[in-house]
Amino acid sequence: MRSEVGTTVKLSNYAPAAYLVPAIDLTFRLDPKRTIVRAVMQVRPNLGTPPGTELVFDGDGVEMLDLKLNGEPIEAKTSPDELRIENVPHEAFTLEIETAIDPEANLALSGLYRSNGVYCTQCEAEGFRRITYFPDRPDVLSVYSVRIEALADQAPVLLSNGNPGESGALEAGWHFAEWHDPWPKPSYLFALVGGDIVGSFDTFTTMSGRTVDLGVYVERGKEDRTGWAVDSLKRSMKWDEETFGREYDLDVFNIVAVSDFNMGAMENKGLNIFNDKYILADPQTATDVDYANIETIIAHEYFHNWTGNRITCRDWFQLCLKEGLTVYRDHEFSADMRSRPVTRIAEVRTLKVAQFPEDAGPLAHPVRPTSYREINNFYTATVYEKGSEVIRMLRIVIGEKAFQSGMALYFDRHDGDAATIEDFLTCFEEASGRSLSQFALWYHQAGTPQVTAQTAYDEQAQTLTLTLEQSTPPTPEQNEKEPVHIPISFALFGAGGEELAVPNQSEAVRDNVIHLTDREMTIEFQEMENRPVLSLLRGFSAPINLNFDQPIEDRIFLARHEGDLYTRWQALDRLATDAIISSYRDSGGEQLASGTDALLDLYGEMAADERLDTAWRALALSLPNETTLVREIERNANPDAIHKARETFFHAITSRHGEAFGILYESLVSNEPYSPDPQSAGRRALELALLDYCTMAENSGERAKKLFDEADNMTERAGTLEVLMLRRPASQETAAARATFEERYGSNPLIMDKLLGMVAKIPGSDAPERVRAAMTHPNYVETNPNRVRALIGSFAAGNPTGFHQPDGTGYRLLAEVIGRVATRNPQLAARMATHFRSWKGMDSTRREAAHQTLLELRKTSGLPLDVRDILDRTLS
Ligand code: 0A1
Ligand code: ZN
Repeated sequence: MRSEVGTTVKLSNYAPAAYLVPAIDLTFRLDPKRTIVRAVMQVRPNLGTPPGTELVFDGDGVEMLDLKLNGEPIEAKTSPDELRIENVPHEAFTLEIETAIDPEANLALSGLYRSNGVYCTQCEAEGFRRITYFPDRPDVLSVYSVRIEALADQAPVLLSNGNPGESGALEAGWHFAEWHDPWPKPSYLFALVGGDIVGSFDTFTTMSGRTVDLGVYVERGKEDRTGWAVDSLKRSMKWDEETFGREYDLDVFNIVAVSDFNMGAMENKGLNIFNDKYILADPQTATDVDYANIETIIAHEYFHNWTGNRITCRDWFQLCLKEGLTVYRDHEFSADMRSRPVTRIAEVRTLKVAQFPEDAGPLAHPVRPTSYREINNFYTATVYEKGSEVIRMLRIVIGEKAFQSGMALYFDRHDGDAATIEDFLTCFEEASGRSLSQFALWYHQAGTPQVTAQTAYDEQAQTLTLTLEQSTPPTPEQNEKEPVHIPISFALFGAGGEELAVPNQSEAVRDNVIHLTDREMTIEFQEMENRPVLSLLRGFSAPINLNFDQPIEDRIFLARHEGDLYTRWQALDRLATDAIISSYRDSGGEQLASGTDALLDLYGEMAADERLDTAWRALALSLPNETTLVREIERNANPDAIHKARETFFHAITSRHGEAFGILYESLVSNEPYSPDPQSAGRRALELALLDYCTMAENSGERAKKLFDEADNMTERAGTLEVLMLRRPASQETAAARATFEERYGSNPLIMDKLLGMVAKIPGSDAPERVRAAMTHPNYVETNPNRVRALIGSFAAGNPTGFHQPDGTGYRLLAEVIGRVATRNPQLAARMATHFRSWKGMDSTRREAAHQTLLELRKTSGLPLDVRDILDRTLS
């Protein structure tokens, strides 16, 4: 087993592998408790490997049964976590390794394991070494041939990467299937599935006219819920051809959904494996949000076929090379499938709720880190979401044309490579003719840059002067920061709401973008007859904290007139955030901040403005997230008072518009049959947002209960139940709706997860007790990551008043769960432990309670490295 303390892996110590494995033949004899794996590897010394170099392969808990070199048994040092052979030939040779593994005992869900009786694998990042000894690193690329043998009734379907080969019956009820993947790939992309699963099939004709057989496999009984996944896959394949010219490259593309999975999904070559939460959908069981998530995750995994698989990473420090880029691609896909501003709002919200707190706390790290103790802890919002924002900025910095040619060059030049961020950036330097050395700091410096903006209008001279200043706060191991290249999109508006043309001034102010590259910069806009209104950071053109002390009337103006709908939302969101934080600071949230009148009116206007997209109106009505508000406070935060301030603001909107919202709500309720399209989803989102306000305004759950009873779809059923549970937790309507919900869906764990999530989010001091009670529910199975995330994750991340109870009960609850989960599933436990990351920003009582809890938890003996690493960093 791997050691608990672990060693630190450093980027600066990278060296190519001593031995390569150009080809590997694997034979699996699947058995629940003792699966036998026979690997025949063609091995050769790498260029530059001196003769006599010891061969060292990785292992993790595997039992060695047999070892031969060129057909002869040989001497080797084997332990469960390493294979060492001293004298190997200095030329190509064959290594045969037979190992035994126990899939059923594998609750870590890494390597080969069983989920509800289905054999499946998860090899990223370092799971392949739990199957056989191998140079388990992404720069060793091999051609895989796989033969799977299993009992036909236990595992009638046998899948692996690549194209299918022979299959047939064997003796004593066994059967076999062979697969061959012609594309060399790193071991983390290996996959195998065996089980009694059911496929839904379709085909896709690629741009060059090849037919690809598509299959989406699920557990028996769930096969009626695969339609949306198949549809999303076909749209993804088409989009990648049209947008990036990327064609699929095998005869088959299979997806398998399993119920126990540590993450969302995995891009194994030709055989994606998914958490079934992100496959299964029909109107009765999935919400609009589920539909949107499925669409984007299917796209994400599919897009990895080029950004990740055909071009992979040289080492795990380059993780953002595939992840940031692929997130960027799936964002673009979603924007094309749906409303661009609405998807952008959702992206920025996610970034602010998940990445900004990470970047502001003890777990902050660069998009491309330079060291790690446990790579599994680097599948973070920084690598994924900030990594995607960096690509988005790159596109602004070098312009559309250069960006497109840079991408084309990257695909062309690095196809088949295990590449680095430097390789990637070089393509864009060549395509644009610009140096990107300063831009590259986005990959190397952690922390969210802070930009302060100030304006001064000179009536006499008719100029508007804008002064910008940037700094990046210190983060672990990085005290001093260089200025980064920040592209700030902007516009100027005249009094009538018209956008003013802004002539290019210089390289640094062109095409309505300010390129802030120094610590400070002053820009003058001339010939401004009247004071214009400045819209800064349009489209959230850079992942920064913008500190712009803009007059409220200018923000209100932008919230009314900004033509870019994302930016219009941004103005509104800033207004609401400032109003709530002022109320928090001035009165502990008891009283509404002064000067909010115009803002409150705006909510009425936006809700009713039928020229606006309904999904956008729904987002305009949903107030800033509590977690984001807590982060904006930075120091000595009191989540109870934040909650109060947000409620006070919500209440003020309600008092002003309750009646109008009620009328509008009724006009939106529709008995059209359910359709997941963005327009219908937008209507439902607005309807549910309004319902939330009405329920408070009327101090009654009647409307919500009525829609709950009449709805024909999960979006409205779960949406109304959530309004009831969060607004009126103790009411009769809520109890009745909840009972109906449990009765109807009790046997569907994914739907019960929604209920667990609602229970977890009910605010207040009894939240920890409520969560504890839910843990005794038969549906809460702690070996399944989805259950733990639904209940414990929602509690820790989505219920600040409950989790941050001043007496520490919330913290201790999380610590207990981490302690229990850690021994079975280190990755899941470590992820749960990251919820402590904001403890230093709390007030002293909470801080002390969190500190004690963390110190206690760290004392637990036998904590896996994954958890220890998070705790050590969180406490540092
Ligand atoms: N590459 C996958 C994410 C993933 C990472 C690790 C996993 O197991 C520990 C599983 C999936 C993606 O980006 O979708
Ligand atoms: Zn990914």
